[in-house]
Amino acid sequence: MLNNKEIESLPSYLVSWVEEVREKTKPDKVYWCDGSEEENNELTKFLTDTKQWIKLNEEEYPNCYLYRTSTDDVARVEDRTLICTDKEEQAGPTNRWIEKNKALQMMWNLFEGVMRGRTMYVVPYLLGPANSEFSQAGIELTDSAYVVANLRILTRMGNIAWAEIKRKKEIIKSIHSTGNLSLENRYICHFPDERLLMSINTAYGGNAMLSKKPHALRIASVTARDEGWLAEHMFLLEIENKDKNKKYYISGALPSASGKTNLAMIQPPNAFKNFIARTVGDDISWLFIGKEGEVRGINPENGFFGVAYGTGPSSNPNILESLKKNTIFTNVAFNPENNTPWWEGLSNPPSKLYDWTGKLWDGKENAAHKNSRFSTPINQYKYKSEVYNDPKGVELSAMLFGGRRSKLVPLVYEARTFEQGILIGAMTRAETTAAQAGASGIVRDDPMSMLAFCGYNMGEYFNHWFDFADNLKRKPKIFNVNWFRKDDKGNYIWPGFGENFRVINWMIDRVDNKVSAVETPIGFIPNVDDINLEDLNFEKQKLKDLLYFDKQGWVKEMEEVKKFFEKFGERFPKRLWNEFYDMQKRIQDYKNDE
Ligand code: SAT
Ligand code: MN
Repeated sequence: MLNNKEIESLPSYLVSWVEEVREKTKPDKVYWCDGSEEENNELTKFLTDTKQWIKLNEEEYPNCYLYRTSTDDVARVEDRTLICTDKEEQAGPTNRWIEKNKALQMMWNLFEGVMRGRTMYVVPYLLGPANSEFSQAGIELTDSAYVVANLRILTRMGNIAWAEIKRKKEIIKSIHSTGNLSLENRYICHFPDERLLMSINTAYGGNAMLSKKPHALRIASVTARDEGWLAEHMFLLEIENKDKNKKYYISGALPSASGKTNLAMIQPPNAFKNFIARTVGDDISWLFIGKEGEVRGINPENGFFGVAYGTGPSSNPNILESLKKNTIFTNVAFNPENNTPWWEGLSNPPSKLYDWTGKLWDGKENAAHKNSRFSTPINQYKYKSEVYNDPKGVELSAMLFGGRRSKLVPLVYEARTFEQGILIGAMTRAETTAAQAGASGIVRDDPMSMLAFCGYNMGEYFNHWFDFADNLKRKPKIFNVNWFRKDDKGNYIWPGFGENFRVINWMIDRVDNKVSAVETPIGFIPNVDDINLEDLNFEKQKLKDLLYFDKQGWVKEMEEVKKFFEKFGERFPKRLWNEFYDMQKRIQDYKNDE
């Protein structure tokens, strides 16, 4: 905790802002965080003593905790996530908009006296490495010690952030309260023009840790538009070819709970012994144009907020060791016999379990919530890339887009040009998951996996991608992937997880111009023999099916995409329509072996 002298040394505009919020929300105490270990011990002990979370087995899981959110507060709530600006068209047809002043009034009414009897924590955080021109700082005022503990893992929180805040011209301010957790009055409001965030009546991750989706994507996407860069819902992966002593960096956008974290932590199968994969980031990438016109990426975060459910030896063997210390688990199951966490996919279930709501598990429903999460620091992850802390970021060789599609979309294809890649990203349609409240498995338009995260009019966002492209001299290749095709019985066809490296290997071969590919109307598809299936029991015929270009299916797909694009009216870039009509025509003209 900062002392008075330290507080006095902070910029006065900040101290008076905290004072203003204190007067309105009326906490008993204000606690200025410094991010130290001592402070963290104090906060974690407070959370344990007040039974807000459960301390796990200190021997097996040192400094690990299990937190349960209320049962209607387990995922992002997109219909309560609002963009608050003067005009509706600033938010665009895919966002929920409220007029700025109306939103401010509504939120201040809800925040009035809401922290009575509680402590308000002043939490400084830095997104991106210290001393980087790309980094941004923020302060979250929150009455949740759980949020503080998470921010300490997921961002560079504390004195490192105070130092940057003193230097920066501008910071993002955010205010959060768990309020009374009422769903009816739950709102996550974004004021991009004010660089302000307000969130109330929720404790769940992306709703409450305002550094994450609200700042690092929704507000940052607006700053990025104004300053000529991109804030994307992308992992950032390093692949080293040890034989060649060469490193490749690939960023990739997939919707929430669609395997971004697993892919960012991929372990190449035995057939690829000369490769090693390391993680730079698993969820968010900020992309800038370097001095030579190259795309450079940084990970603004400092930890992983990954889906626990399904994480295990087959899906993500690399992360498991990391989860054994300094980790917060949210909404996983609990083994009361030895105070350890459990979730589906981790191991066989222990004989006695409490489910994620705290009830004795009867084996009928999931024990862990499908959107259960771990918050774990990047620095204790064995396969992190050292560059995650590099203020200059890394140059991208490739980017990928994708999502869950049980039919139609091939395992992988490559855009012929960067600009066509923008179309492919914008055309992404994907099945919904447990990461957002509402039904799962429904195909929806999710351009660049940014549907829920673009803080301004998406028509303009597409145009910004073209502007970005215009300023590049070295353009990464763009690919689309789909690991999620299902057969008629509903089983996944492709084994996925580590085996996805076989597809990544092809991408790298394409980056190096090592292999040719088959041209189709949607882009280049691999020659079947160029996907290395060594040691994998997978029929070539199935691979052929996964790489098949289905003309009729794509004719229909384009009609669906067109309906979506039309929503943007005048704001939709001409250049993107041109790309669209070119592709549509190529599809219509295509003669295959029907
Ligand atoms: O809750 S988060 O928004 O941080 C995770 C996700 O949905 O991607
Ligand atoms: Mn995400």
